[in-house]
Amino acid sequence: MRKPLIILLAWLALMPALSLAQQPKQEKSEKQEIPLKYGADRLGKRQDPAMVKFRDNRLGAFIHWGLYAIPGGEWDGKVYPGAAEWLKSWAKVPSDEWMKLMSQWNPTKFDATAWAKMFKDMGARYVKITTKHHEGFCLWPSKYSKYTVAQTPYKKDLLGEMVKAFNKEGIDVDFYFSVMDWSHPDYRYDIKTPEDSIAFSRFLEFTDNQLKELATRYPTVKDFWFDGTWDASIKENGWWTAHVEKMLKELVPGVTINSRLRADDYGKRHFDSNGHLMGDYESGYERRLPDPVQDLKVTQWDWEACMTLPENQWGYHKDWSLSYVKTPIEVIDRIVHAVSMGGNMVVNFGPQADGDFRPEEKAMAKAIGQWMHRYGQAVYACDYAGLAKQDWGYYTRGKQGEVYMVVFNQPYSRHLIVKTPKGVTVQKATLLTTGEELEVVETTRNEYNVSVPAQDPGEPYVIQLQLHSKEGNKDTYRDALT
Ligand code: JFZ
Repeated sequence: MRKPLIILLAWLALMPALSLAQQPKQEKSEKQEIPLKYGADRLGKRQDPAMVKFRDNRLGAFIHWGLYAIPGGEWDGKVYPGAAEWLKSWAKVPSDEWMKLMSQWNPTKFDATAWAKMFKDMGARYVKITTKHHEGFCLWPSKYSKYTVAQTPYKKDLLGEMVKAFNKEGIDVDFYFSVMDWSHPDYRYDIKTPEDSIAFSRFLEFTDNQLKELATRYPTVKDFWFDGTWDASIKENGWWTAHVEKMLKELVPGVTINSRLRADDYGKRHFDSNGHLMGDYESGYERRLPDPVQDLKVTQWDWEACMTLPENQWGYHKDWSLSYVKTPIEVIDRIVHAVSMGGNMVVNFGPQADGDFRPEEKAMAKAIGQWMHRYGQAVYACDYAGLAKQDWGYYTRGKQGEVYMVVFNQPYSRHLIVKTPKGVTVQKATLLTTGEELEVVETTRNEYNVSVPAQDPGEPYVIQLQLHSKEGNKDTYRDALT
């Protein structure tokens, strides 16, 4: 009975040595990189002021607004449960017929100042706007397309109005841009013939022109978020995705670009054939988040997740009863979850065709704003804290090294477990809103019970921790992989 146990223990004791012995071999194989012309331009995170601002913003809003807001998911008397902005595709509507919706585009209730105020009150530090979604309709008067807001009864430059009003409130504006364009005769899903190749190169030139137009008409744009880049035609033209990133960075100093734009020499997307992130931040987390225990690798690069309120509706859909709609606490949970793993979160809004927001979205923006107003200190400019995830919620870490516990699950035991890396002790715990000092009991080395507040806050709340590192090195606990 005893022998197998001893063998097991000896084996366990040897494991670290074994894994260490294997390390040089692994490193060597990692260094054998494929030469790439259109791979990652850089290794590691950008640290310039524009990127730091992008990262520190942490909470953003997405606006999906286009012709699809008019039918709101319904075509010829049939309601399609799929994403409303894809209705043209679900109902197989030809582009020229779809574009007839332009004659009805007249958002009389649109008020850029009121929109800016709503997002400001929500606590969004930036807004991503669909300048052009897959349908091809442009919210700005592009001189390269017939399908723009200028050719509608509304006439005025909607994008320009938003940029101006949002910037006035101190909100950064990012441009969503779909490369795939269902309205353009030269768009190709695949390149099968020499004619396809000629048409598609015209299409890429058209796209370059539109992007240059956006970058020069709206020079305060902070970021381009590319979408509709998954087709074979684009994957086979990885050079073009690298060229676009370079072109925009020359036109707009400091501009940031999402990874979804890029494809490398071999058509590999987001991460190049050597596993390095292309673009400035990863944008693949969509309507899902990393696993908070397993996926700590994401803390190595910048990333931004985006989410819908119903299951999968980005544009306005008239019937939200077709899927589950998230509650404010569920949305706030996802915002904090993202920040706790070093990411940003963008919450989507799909305005109505009349230029107003549905009541559910207004209520959501308000609820997020009320919470952010009290607890935003644990979100803005915060990052991964380097402490082992516990069941009560998420840790974040501020710029001064202060650690926040954002408590989503109030425990019956009335204490919250905190585990620290070797050499790090908990000195003090205070409730962020009132400054109430909470009792801290060391239960075991590097393990503590922090008492919950005397009065249950009745909502997710934040405790600020003061930690002390014995080595005097503020960063020790950051390095402790959990
Ligand atoms: C795209 C669009 O098709 C959709 O309409 C919306 O604009 C959304 C933000 O982006 O949809 C995607 C794109 C990529 C993934 C999933 C949905 N993805 O990488 O998992």
